[in-house]
Amino acid sequence: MSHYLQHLETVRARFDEALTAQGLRSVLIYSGYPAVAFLDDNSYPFRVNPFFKYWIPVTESPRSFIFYEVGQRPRVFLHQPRDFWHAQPQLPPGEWRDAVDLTLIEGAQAVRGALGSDLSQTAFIGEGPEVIADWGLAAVNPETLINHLHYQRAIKTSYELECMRKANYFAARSHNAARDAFYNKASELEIHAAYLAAMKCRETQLPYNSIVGLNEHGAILHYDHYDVDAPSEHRSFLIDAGAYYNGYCADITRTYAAESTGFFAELVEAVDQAEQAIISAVEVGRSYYDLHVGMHRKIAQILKAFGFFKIDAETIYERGYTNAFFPHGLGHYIGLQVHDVGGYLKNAQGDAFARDARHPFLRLRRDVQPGQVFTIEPGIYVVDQLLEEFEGNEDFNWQRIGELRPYGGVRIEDSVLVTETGTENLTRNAFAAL
Ligand SMILES: [Mn+2]
Repeated sequence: MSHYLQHLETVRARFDEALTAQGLRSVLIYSGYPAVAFLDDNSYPFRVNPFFKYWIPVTESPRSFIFYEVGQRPRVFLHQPRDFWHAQPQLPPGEWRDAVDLTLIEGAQAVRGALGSDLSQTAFIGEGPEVIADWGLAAVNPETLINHLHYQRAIKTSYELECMRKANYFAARSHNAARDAFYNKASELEIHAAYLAAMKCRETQLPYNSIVGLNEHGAILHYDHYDVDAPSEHRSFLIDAGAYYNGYCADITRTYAAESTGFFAELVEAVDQAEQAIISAVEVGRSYYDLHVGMHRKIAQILKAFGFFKIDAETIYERGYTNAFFPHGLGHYIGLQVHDVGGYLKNAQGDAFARDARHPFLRLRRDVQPGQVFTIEPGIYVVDQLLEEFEGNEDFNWQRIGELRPYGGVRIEDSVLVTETGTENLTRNAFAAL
């Protein structure tokens, strides 16, 4: 059986389990629809409901439905309006077409007619059209059902891994194009365009807005402005950019120094080494929180080694100073969504981990298990807003911190699959395969 057909069997089994646990018989999943700007007739880019693309690799069909009843063949209702204004969406070829019952529809009422009158044991998942309000559905987006499905989604199928390996391959190829543009002294906008050109896509077809930061801009964590003009000097380049394949995401960050030697090049190398060391420490049963804390201790050692502090590494960590340089979490699940779901769920019943007071931005608390894919993305930045509260603090070597400021910062991010015996680095393997 192919990877996709095995995947479909797993998705069916997961829905069977989750629906039965809720006393439901079936689910109706809506792909969604593009939102329209206020007082306007132009829509924002369409983002498909992740549960829709979980079943079939169809990401560009708004106003479509999947109906699944426990133990039955999935039924897909694809919206194909008779409309001469727009190009008709092309149905992606593939095995999915033979694995489902496929019906083309022009409106939601056709689905209502096909499903019959009794939907009292059917849950609806999606941003629903208003028309479903009187369909007599058991529930709309019931939290307990969604928690159950989110919990299961942390373990990837072999089909999902194939998609994510390909997404990483395409993202890595574009990353190299962006890197080359940086060394050719391009502007941020030109580097962004080089990334898209290598991907052969428009920016709305990426899973998130690429972060393309030259020099100081590397310190702005969600920098998604692109300067049109190149700076007078190219010192450093931080790029956080991804790709989709069949709706599955890649999320990669790399940082480059313009000079191959010197202080900033060494800092990039140190963060890269620390990232790989933490990946080596990933093992089944360990908590991701432990890895996050382990990374803070490594960041403290780097901050000490590079002279940013006058105190020892242990004290840097104990006094909480690493949070000012590495303010975000170590990483997150990745899959159908860039920041994939279920990272705070303890079990399929929906019990959740509490947010940690010291590390509130960590997106993942679960223990490491085979089949999970998560990112590992440490960073060190000069974020003045975070340093303000330590102004005048003699533990800090402010002169040395001032030397890093013109470079912004460093982040290195890979996606890692947990296996029974260790890890597979989807991102580094993709770069190596280019
Ligand atoms: Mn990430």
